[in-house]
Amino acid sequence: MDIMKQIATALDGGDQVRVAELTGQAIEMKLTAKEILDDGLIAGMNGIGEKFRKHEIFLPHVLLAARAMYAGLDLLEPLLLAQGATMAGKAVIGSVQGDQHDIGKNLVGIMLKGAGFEVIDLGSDVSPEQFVDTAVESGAGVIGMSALLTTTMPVMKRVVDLIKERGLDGKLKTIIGGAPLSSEYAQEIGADAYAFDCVSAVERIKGLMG
Ligand code: B1M
Repeated sequence: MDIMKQIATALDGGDQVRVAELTGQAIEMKLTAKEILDDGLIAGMNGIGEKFRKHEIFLPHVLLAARAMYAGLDLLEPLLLAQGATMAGKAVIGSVQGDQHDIGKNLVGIMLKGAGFEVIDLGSDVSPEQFVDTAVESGAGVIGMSALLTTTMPVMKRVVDLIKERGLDGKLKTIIGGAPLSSEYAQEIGADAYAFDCVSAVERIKGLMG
């Protein structure tokens, strides 16, 4: 079996030792970190999401898969980081209040650091006030918000509104991302940008920061 399929299958089985082993092998085979991420780890996680949606598996299975994904990501992170060099700016990132999903947000953080950004990662379940206060205190130019649940998406609008209330509109930019989001939703709530994945997030943030 193709090594990418083996990684996806091991991830599906929640086998973190095997995922780490196979990711290491793929690195030795000189496959790029981006290929291993997209075609192995993310492909495996997409399969998990599909099965979960169809009620073929339940939460403990998803949790084990997420742990296995991190076992692979730990090995890829230094390679993804090595692609960047200079300090390109400062960004505050987090998963919005009520949302525990952090894998996509962590990938955005890794890619941003790789592109030379200083990243303040507030983790998950981040309130609008935490986002804005941290950005102001640290002098960051952009807030990156992630949401995976349709029920937590509205928190993003509260962040955008808070920025306006505090007169920071135009000075502090916002970007949103996560599976249920879209550029239409970004426009609707007044966010400055939407990114489909962690690679385009870096491009969009560079654009926002001029
Ligand atoms: Co949950 N979950 N989950 N889950 N989970 C989803 C999101 C779901 C779609 C599954 C499904 O039903 N098919 C569904 C949401 C349905 C909806 O809202 N419409 C769901 C649900 C319902 C839930 C619970 C409510 C289940 C329950 O308790 N009954 C619960 C909620 C907990 C909470 O947050 N309060 C829950 C819990 C969990 C776990 C804790 C078990 C685990 C998360 C572990 C963790 O993150 N540490 C989990 C997981 C793993 C998933 C799925 C299977 C995979 C998510 C993931 O990590 N994908 C997910 C199904 C799916 O999405 N296919 C699902 C891989 C990751 C790389 O992709 O995060 O999309 P993603 O990131 C992408 C892009 O979206 C983008 O870049 C990344 C790729 O480059 N991106 C950004 C992300 N953030 C960005 C920010 C940006 C730019 C781009 O700019 C700032």
